Formats: sequence, structure tokens, C-alpha cells
Amino acid sequence: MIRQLRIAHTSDVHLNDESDGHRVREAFSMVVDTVLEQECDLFLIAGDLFDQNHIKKNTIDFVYEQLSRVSCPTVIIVGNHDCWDADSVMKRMDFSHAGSHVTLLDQASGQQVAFPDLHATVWGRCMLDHSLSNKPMAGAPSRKDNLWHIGMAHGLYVEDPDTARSSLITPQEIEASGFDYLAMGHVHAHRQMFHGETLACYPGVAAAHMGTQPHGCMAMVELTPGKKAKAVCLPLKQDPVRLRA
Ligand SMILES: [Mn+2]
Repeated sequence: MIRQLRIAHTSDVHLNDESDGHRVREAFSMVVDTVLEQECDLFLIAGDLFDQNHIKKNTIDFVYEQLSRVSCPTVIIVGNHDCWDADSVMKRMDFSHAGSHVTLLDQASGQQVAFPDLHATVWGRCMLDHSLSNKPMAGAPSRKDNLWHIGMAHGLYVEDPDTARSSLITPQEIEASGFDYLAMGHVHAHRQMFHGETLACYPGVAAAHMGTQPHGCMAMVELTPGKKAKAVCLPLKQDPVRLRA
């Protein structure tokens, strides 16, 4: 019997060293607060955690500090802003500073990690470059045993697979994956779509000023045996006292 899972999903945090950096940090710390408050089983960060690859050490240390507050398995993929190129910030990172619960999926051809306690597997590809030839869903594996089958992909969802844009994710690929849940990143607004048995979702962005909604938000996902996956857009309430600090 597969157990129930509560998943926290964020993407496109865009941590940076710029003048709005403190607002973005505040937003990410609220995401982490929510992971703890909601007692999530799994935390997924679906690309563009960083706004660019030239990131200062104190921002990197901030990420270690925040992720060290989390105890559940945490899985990260890179996005186009923090992609796996020669200058990649992610290549310079060592997430063991945050704890052994953090996994960066750093294989260009895709990597699937099993979490036996969660009855789950999580798969994702590491983006080398954001190009027409980059296919975030290429090589997605089929379900393994009787485990929750979860995917992560950073790219642009389009109905038409012939669209000339980089890093496409198509309805056909989503349906063929058979994932119970596909955690997407790239688009800065919350959006959900079902294709076949798969719920795919953009969580929306944590920092309100980077998105299109009045609040920053994230996705909270429930996987329940025998039911379709369910995700909600969870607004992150800005605390005015903390924001002034
Ligand atoms: Mn992106």
C-alpha cells in the first residue's frame, strides 16, 4: 500500500545579490516556514532557485542555512538562470552543508532518486543550456514498482510541440510520463493542467514582485492512494514587521 504524501513545491525563487535581494530572501524563508508548518513529506525546488550563476557567498550560505531548517527530503533541479554551464553556481555548491536530506539532480541525461520511506521516486534532468534542443522531459522513466512516480522539469509548457521556443514541455510528454505529479518551473504564475493521469503544475513565485499575483505563493500537493493528485496555490502572507526589518 502506497502511503499518502504531502509535497511542497516552489520554483523560480530567483535569489540574487541585487537591491531587491532581501525581499526575495524573505520570500524563500516563508516557503521554508510553510514546509515546516505544513509538515510536508517532500520539498521540491524546480529550477531558478538563483537568478544567475554569479552569486555571492553570503547568498549561497543563506540557502544552506534555510535548507538546514528542513528535515524532509528536498530535491532540487537547476533552471535556465542557474543552469549547469562553466560558471554554474550549482556546480560550486555543496548541499551537504545544509544536510544529507538535500539532493541536487545533476545528471544531464536524467536521474531518478528513490525515497523508500516515502514510497516515492523523483526524476529530473539537469539543464546544461536553455536552447531549442533542450528537452526537459526527454528520457523520463516509467513507474518503478508500486511507488509514487514524481517528475521535475524546468521549461515552457506549450500545446503545440512545433513551437520554436527553448526547453519545451508538451502535453504529449506529460501524458506519456505517467507521473503522478510533475513539478514544473519557469513560468511565474500558478497554473495546473492534467494530461492523462498526470497533474503538472507551475507553483507560482514566492516573491510577489516577480509574479503576476498580489501575493507570493507556492504549491501544496496531496497524493492520496486511489485518488487523483490535488494541488492548491498557497499564498505566502507577508509579515509587515519582518519585511520592515
Ligand atoms: Mn526559468
